[in-house]
Amino acid sequence: MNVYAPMAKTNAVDDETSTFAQDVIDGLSQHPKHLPPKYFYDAAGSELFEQITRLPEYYPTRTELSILRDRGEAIATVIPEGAALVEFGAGATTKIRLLLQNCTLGAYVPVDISRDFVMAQAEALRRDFPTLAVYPVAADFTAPFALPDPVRAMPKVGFFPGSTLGNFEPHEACAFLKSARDILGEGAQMVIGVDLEKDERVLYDAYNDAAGVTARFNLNVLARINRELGGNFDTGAFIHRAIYNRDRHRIEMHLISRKAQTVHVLGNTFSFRAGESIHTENSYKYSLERFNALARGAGWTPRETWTDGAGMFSVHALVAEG
Ligand code: AVI
Repeated sequence: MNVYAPMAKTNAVDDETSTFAQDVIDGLSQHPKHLPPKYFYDAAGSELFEQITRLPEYYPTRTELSILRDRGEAIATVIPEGAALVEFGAGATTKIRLLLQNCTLGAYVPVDISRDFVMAQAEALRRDFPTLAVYPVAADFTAPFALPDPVRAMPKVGFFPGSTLGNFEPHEACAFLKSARDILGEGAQMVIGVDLEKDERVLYDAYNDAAGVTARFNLNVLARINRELGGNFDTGAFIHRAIYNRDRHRIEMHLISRKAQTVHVLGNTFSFRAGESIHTENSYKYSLERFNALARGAGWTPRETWTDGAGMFSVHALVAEG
């Protein structure tokens, strides 16, 4: 499963490097060539993603924030007093801070694969909310993990903002929601941000910004292969392409080879035809109905949905019952 976590991670260990190497070699050996989107997020890629979230064309981040802000009181009603809020993937703390304005948590449990990162995030929140109990968990949040003992008896609320679910393939999204239900248990709530289908031009522009930041973000994965795996990609010999695939309800990001060329990575040679693509990311867009069906199929009952006035983005409350 392609775990995705849009912030800089610092604990590069050998295991991670060898998984990266294996995934790159596997992905570039296949037809069509592809790379897992999780590898966008080294320090440079995370910084570029931060820039993307502030672009005028990239509506998801600011729209989700506006929903969390404007509908904060209503959202807080699904978060029982004293609940443990389990955030899947430690992102910027902006969103949890918005929730904290309207609810009284028993504990906050950020979960992220990077120990350093999740510890730093916990520390920052403890500083600003000294009475909040914070129990960081270093784990792959798409696989089963144990909740910290002190929160076991508390009501549980999952939190998965950012439309990160959209970067999962549909079967991965279903598997994640099922796994989250198992981890949180019967009766748990889930608050999740999901990007919506909309005018194709708006979608296209969001992934083809005029300033070229998304292009740099996409190309950075090749630069990362060069930096970390000693590859010899000429990043100028590839171009960014993002298209909306209407049939599959997804934005696809590709890197297109400008010419016939060969590239070497760790003793492997990869040949590219002129115009050949490396498929680097899918970003699925849901209708409310399709998301609700996905949630139901994973054992969650849709409870409430909040959208912005223009129907660009949605925040859902789900409950694990039945
Ligand atoms: C993190 N994720 C939800 C972003 C998205 O919109 O799919 C990643 C991204 N890719 C290009 N721009 C932003």
